[in-house]
Amino acid sequence: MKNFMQPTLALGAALLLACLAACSGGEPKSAAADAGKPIVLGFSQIGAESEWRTANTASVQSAAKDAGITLRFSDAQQKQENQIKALRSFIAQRVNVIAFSPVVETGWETVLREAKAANIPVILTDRAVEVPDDTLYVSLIGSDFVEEGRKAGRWLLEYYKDGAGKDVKGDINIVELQGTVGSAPANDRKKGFAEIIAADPRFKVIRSQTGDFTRAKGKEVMEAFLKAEGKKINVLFAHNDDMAIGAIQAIEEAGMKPGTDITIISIDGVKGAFEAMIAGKLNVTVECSPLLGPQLMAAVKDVVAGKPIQKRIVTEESVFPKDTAAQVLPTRKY
Ligand code: GYE
Repeated sequence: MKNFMQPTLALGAALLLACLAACSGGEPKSAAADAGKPIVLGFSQIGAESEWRTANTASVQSAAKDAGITLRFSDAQQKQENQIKALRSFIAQRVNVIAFSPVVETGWETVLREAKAANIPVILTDRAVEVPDDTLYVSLIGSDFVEEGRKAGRWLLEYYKDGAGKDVKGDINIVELQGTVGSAPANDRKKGFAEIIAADPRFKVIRSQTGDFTRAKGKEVMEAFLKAEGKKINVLFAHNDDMAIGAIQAIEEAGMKPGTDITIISIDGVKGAFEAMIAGKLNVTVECSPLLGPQLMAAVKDVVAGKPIQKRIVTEESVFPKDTAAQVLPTRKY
């Protein structure tokens, strides 16, 4: 009886929806309405630029599997044009939901309007977009990057006030390795950090340049900083752990001691950062969790079921100074 009724009901519902769309001239119903079939999620990932990103990809893939969601995964190799192509192809395939982690903040309006016109809901994961109309996406799941920058700044202020740096007199010269130009985490971490250190005029950012969130560029740019400023550099603020790890190499090759001669702060909390802290080469990492897969799949299911979801889902995070590293490392999942 049950088996007999279901297709009949589904057919009836499909006819009703088709009629509603055609008869009222309203928007076509999303393929999400197909009962019984697995949900298809198109996911456009930025690339594989960092340990964070690799962990994020693994989290999305395994959570989709656990949730019984069919994942169409596309890697944009850090290029916005590739992400836009992937989104258009997901629209053409009529996936049920699109999710993506936008490499930069601007330039998405046209393609998001195309998704909306096709009635395919879009969920942003990890990074934000700048669009005039926030109905172009249903939710943003990810961290508060401004707050991460602030946490980095607060740790530094504390370190020079009551911590190991308290007896240092005079200016504290900071070099900054920024993330990908135009990306939400680079813009926001820079902003949050600057806001906090502005409280003490001794802190001066003497150089700030992008290392594109990679180890290789982090190293290369740190080499240039060292060449230009040498021993004047007191602090490195890297927008992610990978760039800090690359910079640590550059500092060692220049004959200096990372973590001692130069205080190093970074963001993410990947295992590589914990290892660097245990080795005494990194002073602190501010956590940014890449394990967004389960929250994303829950949101996808809710959207398909027509349930309301929160416009902003913020990940909870901590700060790990190096003296906690040995104890915490075994519990880290990325
Ligand atoms: O911090 C960095 C990655 O968008 C939060 O992207 C993410 C950042 C992360 O490449 O390592």
